[in-house]
Order: sequence, then structure tokens, then C-alpha cells
Amino acid sequence: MYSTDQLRNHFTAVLNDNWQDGFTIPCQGLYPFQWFWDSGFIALGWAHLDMDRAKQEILALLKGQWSNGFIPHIVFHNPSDSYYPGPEVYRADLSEHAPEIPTSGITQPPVTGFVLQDMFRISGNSQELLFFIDSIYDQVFANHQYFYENRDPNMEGLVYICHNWEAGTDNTPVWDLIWDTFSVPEYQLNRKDTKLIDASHRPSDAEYRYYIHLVELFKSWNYQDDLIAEQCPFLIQDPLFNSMLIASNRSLIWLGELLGRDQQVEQLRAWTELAVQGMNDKLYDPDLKGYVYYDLRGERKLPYLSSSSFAPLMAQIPSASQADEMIGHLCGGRFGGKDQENFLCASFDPLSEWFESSRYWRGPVWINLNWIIYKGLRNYQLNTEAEQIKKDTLDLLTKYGCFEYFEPSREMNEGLKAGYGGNNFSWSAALGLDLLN
Ligand code: 9WN
Repeated sequence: MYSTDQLRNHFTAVLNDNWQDGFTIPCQGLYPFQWFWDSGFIALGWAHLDMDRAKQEILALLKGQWSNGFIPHIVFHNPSDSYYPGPEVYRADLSEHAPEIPTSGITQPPVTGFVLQDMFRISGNSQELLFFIDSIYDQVFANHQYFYENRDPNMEGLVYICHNWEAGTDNTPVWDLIWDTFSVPEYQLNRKDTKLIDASHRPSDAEYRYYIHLVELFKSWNYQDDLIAEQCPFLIQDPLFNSMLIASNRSLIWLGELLGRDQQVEQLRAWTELAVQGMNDKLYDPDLKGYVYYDLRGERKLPYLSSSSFAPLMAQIPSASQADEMIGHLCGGRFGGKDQENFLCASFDPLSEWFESSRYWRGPVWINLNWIIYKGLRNYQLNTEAEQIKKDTLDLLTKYGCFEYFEPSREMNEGLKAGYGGNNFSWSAALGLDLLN
């Protein structure tokens, strides 16, 4: 058990240990490079401690941006052989848009826009920070433009992801339904994660073969977006991914108004209006009372609840009455449990037959999703639920430390082994710090 001061010191120590002279790794050994959405959450932690590092974190990420605006999910700033797949598997250089620095060839939820607005708030609206934001605004805007111009084939305001790693929620059980639609070769894997972490808490080899196969397809198409849109067997409209993009649109609008960027603001407003409509018309499931995935290739809704179902609250997408319906799942509902026997918020529906409480994104609680949901609940003044999820998040971090993911069941938390995956995990520390401030 830590006191608040000890907890703050612990979070600070984790970030300092993972700082690499210009950017922050998510976790020693397990994730030795810079990741896209991690960098955003981590920058928020730095914003409370050292604004210069927060800025460096964002600049380091943008070094990996491609000439078409795409931001890759990993920037390989340094060599390391403790992670698979590395740059030699991705071969981003096959794309005509890739930069000099080695990167992956897939992306992740675009959190940078709303992170910049939060950094500005944390800075006390400093003019200096506004100059910084102005200096990179075009790059972040270009990333949004890339999404809306290349990944919305039906022009419905919803962008697709073409790889499960793009979701950030790598092995949610919903992807099993997509893997069932095609088969893959018996690739020889060179996994490092299962040598570092209990394999029963990670995705299986069979799943990894699908992950690698998709990368092989992209390489065979030189990462051309039109070929991916036409042929990729994994093409999903994801409520979490689109919510992060819409929340970032809204922040870029707010910042753009301060910066007098009228044309970009107008474009962002048009994207946002269509996107909110698309989210509510297509991804909200009134029977399940939550947002779900849509499989563009199979033209079907994937009607299952996960922590991603609540992410639209953060981007102010649901109406007040939809938000009221959705929160029925949290305190006293299927996620919290009738007697609140679970910590909020399991990454997958705890009542589903596919729920696995200790395996990665198939059940455990993740701190970044909790933070996103907390922010969303606050947007709607749903204070009871907001306070519950904040308390659960800080309780887990206090009890076990900065693990990557956690056991949702309170009863199983009575045993000692309730923090899973990597320890001293950066975004757990960074967002814990943000919740304490
Ligand atoms: C693949 C870095 C990343 C997170 C993801 C998380 C995990 C990578 C992996 O680690 O994914 O991107 O190798 O398992 O699922 O959300 O960004 O922390």
C-alpha cells in the first residue's frame, strides 16, 4: 500500500526509468521502442512533471510520420532484439511514403490532438506551449486528413482499421470472428513476449500468425492504401479508434480557433459532424446499449460489448439519454457486477463465454481505457460512475503497482497475483499521475 505522495513518487520513478533521452518506452524489455498511443498518454504524465519532456515525446513521435500524414504505431528509434516483430519484418521502406527512420507500417488510435489540448491546460494556458502546438499543428492535422481521405471508402465519417494491432486492443475476442473468415500459412514466429511474460496472459501463437500474415499482405501491396481497402480481409470500423479520432478532432478545432486556422477548423468541423452521425447511426447498438464494431469486409455488425463500447463518451458522441443507458453496464451492471464484485472496467464483457480475466485484452482492466471512460463520464456529469472508476483505477495501482493490466474480480484480487503483463508500465504511471492531479 502506498500513500498518495509515495504513489506520486512511484509514478515519477517509472517514467524517469523508462525515459530514453528524447522519448519514453512503454516498458523495459517487453516494449523497447516508442509507440503511438502510448506516447500521447505518457506525454500527459510528463506534462505534470516536466513540460519539456512532454514536448520532446510528441516531437519524437512525429519524426516517424510518413509523407502522406500517416503516423506509424511504432517508431524504432534504436535497435533492440527484445521485441518481435521488429523493423525487418515490417519493411516500411517498401512504401513510397516512409521516412528515413525505421517504423512499423500500421497505425494506432490517434490521441495526439486531445493530448495537446490537455498539455495546454496543464501548462496553465502558457503562450509558449501554444507556440509549440502551432509549430506541429499541420502535422497532426495531416494525420487526420490521411485517415478521412484514405480510410473511409463509403464516405460515412467512420475510418477503418486494417490490423488488430491498430485497435490497440490487440486480441479482443471479437477478432476471433474475423480470423474465422480466412486461413494463414504456418509462419515461423520469433516471439520474445512469451519468454518475458506468462504465455497464458498473452495472445496465442495461432493468433500471432494472423497478425504476421496481415503485415505480409501489406508488404506485398507496398502499403498502398487503395489495395488495402480493396483486398484486406480485416477491415473494421472500431468505436474506440473513431472516438479517439473524434475527440482529437474536437481538440484540434478548439486549438485551431485560438490559432486562427479557419480553413482547417472548418474541415475538422465537417469531418466531426459526419463522424458523430456515423457513430450513432451505425455503431450504436440500442439492444446492447453500447457501441460495437462493424466488419466492413463481411458487412455485418459485431454485437459484443467491451471497454471500447464506452469510449464514445469521451468524444461526446452519445446523447444524454444514450449515455444514461450505457452506464447501466457499469455500477451494478454486467461490467461492475451486481454487488460491484469487479473493479471497473473489464476490457471485455465479463458475462460473455469468451471472457478470460487474465489474458490481455480478453478481460483484464487496462488503465488507459479506464482513464478514457473516466473522462467520458465526467463529460456527462455522471459523477457516481466517474468516481467509482477513478477509485478502482487508483486502488489497483496502489495495491499492485504500475502493471500493464489487472484482474477485474475483487475476489481474485484477494490473492496476490492480480497485476499482469509488464511491470513499471509507462502509461499506467502517467495516467495515474494525471488522475492524482
Ligand atoms: C503491439 C505498447 C503496446 C500498446 C498496445 C498493447 C501492446 C503491442 C504488442 O503494447 O501491443 O502494438 O506487441 O503486444 O496491446 O495497446 O500500445 O504498450
